[in-house]
Amino acid sequence: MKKRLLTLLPLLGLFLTTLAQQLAFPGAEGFGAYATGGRGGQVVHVTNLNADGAGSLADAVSKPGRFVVFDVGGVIDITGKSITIASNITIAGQTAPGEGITIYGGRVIASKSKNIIMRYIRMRGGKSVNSSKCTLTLDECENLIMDHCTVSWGPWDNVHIKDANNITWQYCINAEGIEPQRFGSITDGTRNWTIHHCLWINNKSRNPKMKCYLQYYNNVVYNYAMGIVGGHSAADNYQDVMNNYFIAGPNGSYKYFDDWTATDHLYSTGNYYDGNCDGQLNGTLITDYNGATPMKQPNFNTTHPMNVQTAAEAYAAVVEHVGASRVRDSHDKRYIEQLTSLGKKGAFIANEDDVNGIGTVANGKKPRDTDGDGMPDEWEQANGLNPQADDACAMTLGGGYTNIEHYANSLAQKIELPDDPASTMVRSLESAIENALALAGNAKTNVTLGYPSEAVEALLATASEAQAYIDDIDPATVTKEEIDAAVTYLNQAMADFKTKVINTFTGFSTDVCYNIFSYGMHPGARDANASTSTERRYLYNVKSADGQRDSLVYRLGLSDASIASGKTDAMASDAAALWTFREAGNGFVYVQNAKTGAYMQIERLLSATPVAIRPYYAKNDNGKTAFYMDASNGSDIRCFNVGELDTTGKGGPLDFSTLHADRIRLRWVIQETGVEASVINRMTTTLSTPVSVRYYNLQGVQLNQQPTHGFYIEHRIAANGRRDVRKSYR
Ligand SMILES: [Ca+2]
Ligand SMILES: [Ca+2]
Ligand SMILES: [Ca+2]
Repeated sequence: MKKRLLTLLPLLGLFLTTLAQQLAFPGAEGFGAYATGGRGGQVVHVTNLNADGAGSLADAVSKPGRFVVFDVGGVIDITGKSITIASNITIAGQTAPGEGITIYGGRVIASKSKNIIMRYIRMRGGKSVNSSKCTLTLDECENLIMDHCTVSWGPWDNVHIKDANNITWQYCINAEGIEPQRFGSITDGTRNWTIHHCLWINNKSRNPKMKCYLQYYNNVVYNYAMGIVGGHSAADNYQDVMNNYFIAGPNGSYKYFDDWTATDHLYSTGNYYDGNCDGQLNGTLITDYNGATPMKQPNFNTTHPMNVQTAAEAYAAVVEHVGASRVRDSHDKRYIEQLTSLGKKGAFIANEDDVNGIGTVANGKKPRDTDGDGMPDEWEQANGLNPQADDACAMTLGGGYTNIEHYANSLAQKIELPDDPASTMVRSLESAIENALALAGNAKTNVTLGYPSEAVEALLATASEAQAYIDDIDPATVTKEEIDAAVTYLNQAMADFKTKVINTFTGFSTDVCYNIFSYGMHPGARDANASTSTERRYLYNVKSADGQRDSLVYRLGLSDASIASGKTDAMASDAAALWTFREAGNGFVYVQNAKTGAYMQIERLLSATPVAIRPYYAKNDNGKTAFYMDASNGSDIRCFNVGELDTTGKGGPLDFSTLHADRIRLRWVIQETGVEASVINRMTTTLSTPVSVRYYNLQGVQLNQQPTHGFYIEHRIAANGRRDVRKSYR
């Protein structure tokens, strides 16, 4: 007996150690349940909604060992940028006032990072995200728990998670993948992954794709063409799929399990399918495996906490709690409304424009926090802490959590925003006014994408009207409906305004020269980003020997990163890469080379006479507005395409495309240079041949030959006898 006890003791020890392991927070389940995040680390406040810089979320999560709290709520617009999360970080989104935090317009990346607790954050990528990328990327991430978050609007998938380990997603919404793919999440090689109580909604497929070892219980998958997808690969994959509800919507399908092969080892139990779209939850038990190898036992035999409900119970819990549900934003509310229609509502979307854009997320008032330790005075007093001294990382309140964790955990529940004080209600309108003013302000300063000045003035007038309304409000009598109506009115004004954008290059100066360059590489540009390390490819006028048939090529310049590091890009000031713009009407322009005076056309050869070209808005490349250089009004599309690099290694020819396909090698940035148009030797036509040319320096001394560089005076006598003296530059 004694011997038996001795052999059991080490096992018992292991068991007790497991029991004693500290949860990330009460309610944490699955393989990521023991992440410690930024426990005990520096408390960092997010104090503004900027995309980066001091006080921003991007800055707060950029260094390891931090516990991130929010002094503001609202939309963090990171269009053209991304947020990268370091290791050992807690993001306590539930501390944000108002309607919480939404990240919009760019990617969130936690690849290769370890030990992250992320709660109550919405990540909505959108059409500005590169079309081959995802809203959230967790490649090779370890020990992460994502709780009550929303991830949506990913062009490739909403989430990319490759070769990750010990991951939990719980009570999250994975919604509305956008074009081109409209998919939920893709993985390859992830091990020890738990997904439970998540809502997968309006994704065409991959809810998720399960090329991994995964535990998937109590999820609700709604309005999909293909539900959960097998790994269908040569390698073996193991999927424990338990007590989930698959519910068809307006785009719905019977394919709740799709693309499964024998290498997928599927343990399926307690899963239900409701395909009748009748507004009632009345599904039937799923008993088929659709090509997967059926398993009698789950693959995972784990010790971490799991609170598994029936599929019907899980549906109710998801409706009540899923997403950043402390206060749901308009989109998450819409998803829940669609889900609870049980088949009547829901849709795949092309992008956020189909659902009125990001909308507003109201800020709120930050509670008083005298010592700035992240815990409000009132809460500290109620819990016997010191509101006059930083005691965030002390463990006064026990339970294995720091004081700031106790505070954050206390907020992790649904709240109703008070709807009686007028000041609270007014915040959504104030926020809409701020958005309108920002929109009008940006429109005034943006010279590449213009708005008619009447439209800008009209929007500003509507914003001041709303401000005057707020100033006149009587807190005793105003109702939420009245405020909401004013917000709707202003949002509509903003939506109308956005439709008036002039999508062509406009507002240019005829007094200065411009460079036109692409970051696109050929071949392989399909997957290339506009990276700061990619050399610019300048449109360049090669003058022919006979002066008759100038051709247009591209020449390599330096990368943005090299220029930022202080290097001078000689190509940027090479006169053959300098162009001037002149209005041609209807958004078209004449583009003339500053060195030769030849006109650009969508051909390899330049023209002696003006040819109208339309620079039509494409996307942002490296934070710059990019255009297609187009020859038509949409009916007969042709545009420049960066061709193969030739054997000189300095540049190459241009190809031509008949599609506005979303390829970076078709996109051109137009950038103003410091070079004035007037100092360039602009010949009126490439065909004029002077009979006599003399060169002088700026002091008036005649030179033997044309200088190779710098300023000089050129004295020309044309064949028709016309004399011309001009200051020139090479
Ligand atoms: Ca039904
Ligand atoms: Ca405090
Ligand atoms: Ca304190």
